[in-house]
Amino acid sequence: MSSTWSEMVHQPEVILVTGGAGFIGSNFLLYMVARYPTVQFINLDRLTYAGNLMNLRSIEEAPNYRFVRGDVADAPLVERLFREHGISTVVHFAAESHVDRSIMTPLSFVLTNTVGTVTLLEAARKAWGDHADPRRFRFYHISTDEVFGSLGPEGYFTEFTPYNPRSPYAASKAASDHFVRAYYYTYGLPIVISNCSNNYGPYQFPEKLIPLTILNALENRPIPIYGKGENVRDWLYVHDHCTAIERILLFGRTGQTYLVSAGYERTNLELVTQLLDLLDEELGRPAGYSRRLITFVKDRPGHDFRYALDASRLRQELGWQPAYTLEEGLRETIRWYLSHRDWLEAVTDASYRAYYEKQYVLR
Ligand code: NAD
Ligand code: TDX
Repeated sequence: MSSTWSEMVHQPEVILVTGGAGFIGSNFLLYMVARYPTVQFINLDRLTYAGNLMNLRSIEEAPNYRFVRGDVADAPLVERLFREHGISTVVHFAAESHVDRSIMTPLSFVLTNTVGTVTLLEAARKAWGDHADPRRFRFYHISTDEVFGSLGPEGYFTEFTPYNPRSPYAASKAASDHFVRAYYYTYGLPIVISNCSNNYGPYQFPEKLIPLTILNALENRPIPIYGKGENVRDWLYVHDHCTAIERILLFGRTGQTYLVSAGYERTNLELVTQLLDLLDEELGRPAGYSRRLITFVKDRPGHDFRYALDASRLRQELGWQPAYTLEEGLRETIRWYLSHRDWLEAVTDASYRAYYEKQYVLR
């Protein structure tokens, strides 16, 4: 980034990153820890099935990085971390993030996503009041486009779209966004929120559409497409999300919401077909070889039809733009999974297999 430190709206010193062992959190830490050696990063993660310290091996010895295993809803632990480390910035990723799991076990989503966020806000409010320079404080909440509900074939979500969450996951994230905003209006806590579209890239757990498709294609297993594959998602390569978070963290206006998207809308069937064709190319398989694995299965209950975001505020106000086209991002992702089979094997253990057996029985 060409801007200097002094132009920043917010100058972080000690950042608490929650959920830093998960997909987006670990990509963010790998990017930021090397880039900002004078900033301290503390990663608080409970290491659920979705969190993996293997992701962070290359920074585990870095002098400005530290890992703490724990729950964001554990108030005494969170308060102690703020006190002991002088935390003045929070980048809050930790969440239960998979819509299908939220349909099966909604309460765990409320406990982590909603109660966990309010627990962090409370600790932040106390630490902010005690901070030597409260203007240097910032609470950044990472959220999702799913809080806005489902679009028809036309139109875009904007920062002014009313909330209309329709899955237990989306409802728990919407509630957490509301609490974060309530702390801004009620107490003046300096917050910022971003709502992002569907991410993909390295370290994504193979329960989400893109890594699941890659894994199943490698194993010649059926690739489940919900309904007719006509639902539309707006895809963003995770590295581009990380650069957007960096901008919003350092330059975003306090109290604002920013939508993050690169504008690559595809139906699920289009996306999976393109992904399989690229994978076949990378593997030297005959063209179209893996398409035969596509299997239409029972639809997700309450399946949101379409997400699409208007990210002009982020582009115009903060000058962000994505660096990857969809094809480039998909190629990078495929190459990463092909060269990290050990990671795939480590995360797809017996409990993963049991979860998927259950999914297929249910459908
Ligand atoms: P993920 O499921 O890959 O990772 C979540 C991380 O949070 C894991 O490391 C997990 O161990 C940790 N965690 C879960 N419960 C915890 C708790 N109670 N205390 C501490 N740590 C806990 O999720 P992700 O895809 O990286 O998503 C990160 C954030 O970004 C989430 O808040 C999600 O809502 C948001 N988001 C994700 C996407 C996407 O496409 N993946 C898009 C928009 C927004
Ligand atoms: O096996 C599958 N077959 C299928 O057709 C899976 C896992 C998904 N799908 C469909 C459902 C969605 O329309 O693909 C689309 C993408 O599904 P997911 O990867 O589960 O993502 P989604 O439900 O869109 O939510 C994601 O984007 C927003 C993340 O999981 C959220 O954490 C994020 O907030």
